Amino acid sequence: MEITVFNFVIVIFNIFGRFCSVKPTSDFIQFRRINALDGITCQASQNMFNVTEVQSGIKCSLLCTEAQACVGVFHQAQTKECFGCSSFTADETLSRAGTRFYGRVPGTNVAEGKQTTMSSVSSKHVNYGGDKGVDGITNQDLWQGFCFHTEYESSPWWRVDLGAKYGIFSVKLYNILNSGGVWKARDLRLSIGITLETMDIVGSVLGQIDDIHTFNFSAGIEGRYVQVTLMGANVLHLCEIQVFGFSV
Ligand SMILES: [Ca+2]
Repeated sequence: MEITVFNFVIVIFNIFGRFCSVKPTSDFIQFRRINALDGITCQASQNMFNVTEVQSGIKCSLLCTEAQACVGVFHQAQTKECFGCSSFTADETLSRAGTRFYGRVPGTNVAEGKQTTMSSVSSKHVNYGGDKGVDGITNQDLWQGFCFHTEYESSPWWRVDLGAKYGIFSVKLYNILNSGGVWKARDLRLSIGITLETMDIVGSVLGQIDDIHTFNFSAGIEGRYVQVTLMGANVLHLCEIQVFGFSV
C-alpha cells in the first residue's frame, strides 16, 4: 500500500509539478512520508501555517488535518518548525535543510492483517479467533465465519497490535446482525496505548452498540495497541474492527 500511494503521489508530482490534486477522498485521512520532497518547502503564497515548537512529524501532520485545504506538511526535527501547504510547487531555491515532507492521502485501515490477541476463544466456536476481527471481511452474520467470539466470562477483551506507532483518527466496530439482537455486542470500552503498560480508555458505549459504531478522534491519538473490552460478564464477538490512522 505504501508503495502504491508513494507512486501515485510521485506520478501526480511529475505530471503537474504540484500537489493540487492530492486531496482526501474519504472521511479518513492519513499521511505518508515522501522522501523525494525532503529538504525543501512550499512557497510563501502556499504556506497555510508555520508553527514552531512542534515536536514530531505526527504532531505536525495533525495540524494539517484541522485545515481542510492542507495537502501536506514539512517538519524540521531540529528546529521543530512545521509548515502546512495548500499546494506545492517544487522550487530548489526554497531549500530548507532537514525538512521532511508528509503528504496527505485518503486513510486506510491500518489494523487489517495485524497480530491480534483476545482473552479467550469460545470452546464451541474454535475457529472464531481474534484474527477474524482483522481479516478484512466485514460480513456481519456471525455464522458465516468472519467474526471472533470469546467464551462467556468476566470482562472479555480483544486487542490488535498495529506493529508500530500510528496517529489514529478513527476506530470502527462491526457488530453482529443476527441472534435477534439478544447477543449483540454491548457495553464496550475502547483503549489505545503506545505500550501495553500505558493503555488509556479513549471511549465507551453503554448498552447495545450500533450495527456499525465509529469512535472518532479529531485531534488524533498516538498508539500501537487498540483494545476493546466488554464491561461485565458476557461473550464478546464482533465481525471486524478497523483502525484508521497514519504512520510516519
Ligand atoms: Ca471479519
